Amino acid sequence: MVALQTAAAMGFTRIGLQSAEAAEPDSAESAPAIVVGSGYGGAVAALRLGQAGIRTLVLEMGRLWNTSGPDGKVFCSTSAPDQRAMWFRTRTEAPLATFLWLDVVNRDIGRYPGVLDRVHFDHMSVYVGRGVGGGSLVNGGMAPTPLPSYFSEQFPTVDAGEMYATYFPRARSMLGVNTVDPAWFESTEWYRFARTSRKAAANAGLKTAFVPNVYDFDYMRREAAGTATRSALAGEVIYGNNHGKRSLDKTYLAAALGTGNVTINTLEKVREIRRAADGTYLLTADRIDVSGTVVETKQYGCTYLFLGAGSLGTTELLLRARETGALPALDASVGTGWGTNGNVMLGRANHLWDTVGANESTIPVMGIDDWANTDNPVFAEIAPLPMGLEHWVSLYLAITKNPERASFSYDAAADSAKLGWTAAQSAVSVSMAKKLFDRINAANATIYRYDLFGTTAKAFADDFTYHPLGGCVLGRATDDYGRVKGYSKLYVTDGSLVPGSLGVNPFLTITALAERTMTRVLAEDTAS
Ligand code: FAE
Repeated sequence: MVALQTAAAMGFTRIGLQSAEAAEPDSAESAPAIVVGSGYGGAVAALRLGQAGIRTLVLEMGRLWNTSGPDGKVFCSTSAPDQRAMWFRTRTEAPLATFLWLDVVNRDIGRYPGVLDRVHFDHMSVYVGRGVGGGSLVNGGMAPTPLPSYFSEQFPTVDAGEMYATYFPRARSMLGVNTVDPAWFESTEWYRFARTSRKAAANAGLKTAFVPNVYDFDYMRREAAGTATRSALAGEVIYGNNHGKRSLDKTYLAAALGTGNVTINTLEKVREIRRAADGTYLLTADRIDVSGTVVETKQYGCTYLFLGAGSLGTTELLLRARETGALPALDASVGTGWGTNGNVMLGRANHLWDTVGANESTIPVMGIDDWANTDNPVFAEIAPLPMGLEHWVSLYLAITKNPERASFSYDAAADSAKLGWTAAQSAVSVSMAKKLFDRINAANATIYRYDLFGTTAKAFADDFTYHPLGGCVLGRATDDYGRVKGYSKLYVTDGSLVPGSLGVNPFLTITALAERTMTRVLAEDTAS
């Protein structure tokens, strides 16, 4: 696990600010480069800056997850969540909220900077990871490469040849992407649930594909053999994996700190960015304690500013900066082009003889790939529902080609970004998922489960997404390399660059695009 270096040890300087900013904190730390957020986009930026010998400070609003709680574990389990589970909540808000319409999943917890957040907007809520490593701490680790044709549709100005020859392979190698051994998959009880879903899909004439992952499958096999402490095989995932998963703190961020040029400050939320007269950037960040109280308001200065706060975080920072006049020359497209990657979750009830098994790995390894169906393109990940008992439920996260996009507006009273996504826009995803799964149900004489997403009957969870994408779209709000329009030396490297839809789970693509940006920026922008 990474060790944090102190800013003082790294020689960050404290500079006095002009009297015109007397209302602000009276001193600032400065670094040549600052990165906001430590998810995929932020981690790639930090590593490549550090390797280039540029002193870099990463500001992350979540905590560093490296100390054990009273149970001897860093992360709590999904079956017995505690304060570590969620970001300042008094009750967990799991995606799958009920079973047999019973409120048996969620638990009361203490308020704490826990690892999973669910950000609520009027008609959509967004799950995100909080902590050093961002979404990598809580996600399912699926790392598929998008279909080249759809990638090019979404990013017409990006050289796909270069992406597929250079940046996707680089991202896969850095993230430690591997694939489950097919022979083990066929024989292990832990993936019976996926084999049962595959059979149901095949009965409808649909093909499935293995999906690569960053969870270490050799480790998982040792878990199954009883020679390693269980994590994926012990129900751990959305509140963090204690073992097995190659999250960013073990890959990019560990390497970034290893350069000796990178420092990560935790529990610091950037709330304002603006530009000084000399063209450098000034940031205001609130440092919180574990109760959420702001204990210090800090000022930072930098020459190069990289935004990796995720689709929600980066978009809000830029929107606020434009609308409050702090960065008035930002493009009008900042805040637009947002989508859910067409996410819809659903469950099917299998026949009694089509068991899913009492033992389910939390790490998905297979998807139903009907993306080539031009009438109704859907890629549906076969998701686990580990309950330690046979429940006959096949669960899915469908990624549909929903063309709907929404915009954020700045709510001055709340000083936050409001999302304009509507229920009708979610209905588009649902009708696409329903078309596919109606086929599967018809071929298997099975039905949907209506008891999993709340206390009233509901077959499709259309009110949340795991894949927030867009808000600061590549080539619109930025140039083709993530340089923000209107301001030099200001960059976006995260999921806000992706125009709302990707057709597959997004972090590999976010990582590869960030690698591409950093290669170009370090070659062209930082030479003195
Ligand atoms: P992200 O990883 O969200 O990092 C942003 C970071 O910035 C976070 O650490 C924030 O705490 C921090 N931050 C935000 N605002 C501020 C601020 N103002 N000041 C300081 N720090 C800030 O961004 N994707 C896949 O490809 N495969 C999967 O299997 C998969 N499963 C998922 C399962 C779950 C439960 C969830 C929630 C997501 C899943 N995703 C999956 C999505 C994936 O994690 C997500 O696309 C990436 O994490 C987005 O990367 P970014 O770099 O954009």
